[in-house]
Amino acid sequence: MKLTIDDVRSRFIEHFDGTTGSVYASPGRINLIGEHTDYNDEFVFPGAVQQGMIAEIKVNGTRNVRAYSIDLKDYVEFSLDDEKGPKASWARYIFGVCREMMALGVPVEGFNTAFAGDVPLGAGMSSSAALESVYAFALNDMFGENKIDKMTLAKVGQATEHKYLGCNCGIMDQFASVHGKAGSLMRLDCRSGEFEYFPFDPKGYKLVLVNSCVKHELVGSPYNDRRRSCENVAATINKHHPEVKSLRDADYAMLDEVKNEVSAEDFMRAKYVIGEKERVLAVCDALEKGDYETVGQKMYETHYGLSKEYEVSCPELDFLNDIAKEEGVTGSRIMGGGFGGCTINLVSDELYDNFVKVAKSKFKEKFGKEPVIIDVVIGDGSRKLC
Ligand code: GAF
Repeated sequence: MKLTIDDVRSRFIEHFDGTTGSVYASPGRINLIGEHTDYNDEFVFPGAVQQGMIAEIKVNGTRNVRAYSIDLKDYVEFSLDDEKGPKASWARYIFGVCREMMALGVPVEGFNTAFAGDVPLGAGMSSSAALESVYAFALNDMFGENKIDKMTLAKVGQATEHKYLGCNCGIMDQFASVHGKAGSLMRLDCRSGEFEYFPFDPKGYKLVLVNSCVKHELVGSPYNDRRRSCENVAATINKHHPEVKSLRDADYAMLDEVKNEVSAEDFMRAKYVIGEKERVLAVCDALEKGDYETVGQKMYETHYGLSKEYEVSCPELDFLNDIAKEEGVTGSRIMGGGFGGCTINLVSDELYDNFVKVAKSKFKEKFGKEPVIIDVVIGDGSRKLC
């Protein structure tokens, strides 16, 4: 399905007073490599996708936001001046963004809004970041004279997750949604905020997601525990090496030094994160040389680490990764936070059809339902549509 402006506009007209407003879009994202590295101050390598959220918005002359979720067929009204905000979690994303923008001095007024999305929910493609970003971008445009820079808009989305949803996520998803550029991946240094666009057009290969359809929800998942493990280990290493502020600054030797001071579990988590830093940089080098075999090999190594050390996989995702390996796919790994969702696969054009066929049939044989195949097209970031 490809969501269009009209899908949202027709519902907006129907639901409110028959008039139209301004329409904005923000995408979900993929990530080639660099998982659970953002909140460790390391590097990530995401790109925006074509699927995303579209929202129509019109000022309504009150202090209230009247919001309609087209997909959930749910309506919520809340006051911009209420500190607690609505209960429904989808509306809390909008509420959080409004409050964070107001805290930055943007004079947000009450508005009517309807929105819909075509990022598959729970697939690890960041539908929630797309939702936060579409409203952060829109409010900046409608009420803030576009004075807030893009990285700050991404931080508005991240703060919304932290304060209003309870998920202590990193910056990758919101960054990618706001900054995306068609045809390019982005390598972001999550410590400095510096990033560069990497045109991505691997001749002879495709990027394809295989969605296990095991629903992945970060809110309420062990995601925050993983982050805590990393912070524990970094704080322990810091006692011996004061220059180590986060796992980005640590190496395997430092980790070994504190082996007896941290839990075995935390040790494994940190081992994965330290290795992932090297893998992201190796993939960037390999891409520059057109060496897709190395890119793919690093993806498999990341999957191993996420599954066996970071422990954010599930039987369905490990099974999909095994099939990819058996079928000669160049690279494959869990994408996003884990606990369900998709694998991302770098597959040569010759093997593509067969891989998709075998992945569907073997997965169905084992788990009783077909996985969903999503061909990746790298799209643009947040924008005004009309
Ligand atoms: C989720 C989070 F929201 C990101 O910040 C990131 O940590 C990712 O999981 C794992 O790389 O998508």
